[in-house]
Amino acid sequence: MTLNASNFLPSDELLAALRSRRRVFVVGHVTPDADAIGSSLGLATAMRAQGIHAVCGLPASTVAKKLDFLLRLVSDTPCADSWSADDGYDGFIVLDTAGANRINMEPGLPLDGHIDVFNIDHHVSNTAFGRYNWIDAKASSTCELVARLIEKLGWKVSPSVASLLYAGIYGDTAGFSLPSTSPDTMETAATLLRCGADVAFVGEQLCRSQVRSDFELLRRVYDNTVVTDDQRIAYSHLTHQDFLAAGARPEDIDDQVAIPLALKGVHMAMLFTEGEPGVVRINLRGEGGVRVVELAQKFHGGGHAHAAGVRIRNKPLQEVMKEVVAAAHESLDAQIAALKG
Ligand SMILES: [Mn+2]
Repeated sequence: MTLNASNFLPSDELLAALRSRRRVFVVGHVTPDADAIGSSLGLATAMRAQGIHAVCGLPASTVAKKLDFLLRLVSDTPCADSWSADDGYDGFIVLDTAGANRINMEPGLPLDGHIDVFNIDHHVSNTAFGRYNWIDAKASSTCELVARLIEKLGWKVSPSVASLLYAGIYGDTAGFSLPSTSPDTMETAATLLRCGADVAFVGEQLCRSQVRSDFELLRRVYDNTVVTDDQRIAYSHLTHQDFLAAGARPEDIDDQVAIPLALKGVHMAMLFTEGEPGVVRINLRGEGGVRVVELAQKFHGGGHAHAAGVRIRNKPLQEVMKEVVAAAHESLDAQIAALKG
């Protein structure tokens, strides 16, 4: 295992190891978002331009409808539903994935040690499961890291790769509006624009191309939104029945928690969804410096300081909501007490 002293750039060891690969498999996390798809498809495509045989591991069935456009940005990078060690890979690259159990691929990590695992991520909860690890929890997105990586390697960024990486940065920063957006984020975005990233196309696809089922889901998120008496917490939910009625799939849950979060004065927002029966997914967001990652960890989830997620199995949605909202109040009280203390 290799951890870097300074995290802004990958170690020379990781760079050299990556340069010497001939055949790699690149994957991201389950329920892939724009950052997971943009970084894995973007890096795989940039590696192919260097003559490295790179395959992006991304089961099409796991991609939300609104993110389909990312797959169409590149035509000659193969996307695979599964992988096999017999295919002679000498690198297994995991991007934007906090733990090995979150990899969006069967089978998961190669465990026999014959294939080097590269782990590049910005989740603070990353378990450094790779042989080569580059974790920069200050980075806005894994796409920002991949852009830095490609620049450091001196590789070419085509307009399609630039659009993929830009989309991931845009997605993870909610359009450059989250505290994770740094001067480096903006500079990286500017560099990607100079490489040909199509801002208008990505913006149209991400913000102004809602399919009807997503629209129907949002209608229900608005309808089900509850604000606590003290106005500090807003949350909403979607039952499995809501998914069926909207014609939506579990993978269509992305950033709908932005709706309760958008209410003025709310410090913490949550979205509880039962996309598949028996599994409650929770998206957590903190506003104004409020942390949610510890709250997520309490329920065996994880993520970033101000944006995190949890999955709870075999417990009724209403019960989960009650428990988590109670814990959210405790968490807010503790954070306020610490500020005053
Ligand atoms: Mn990310």
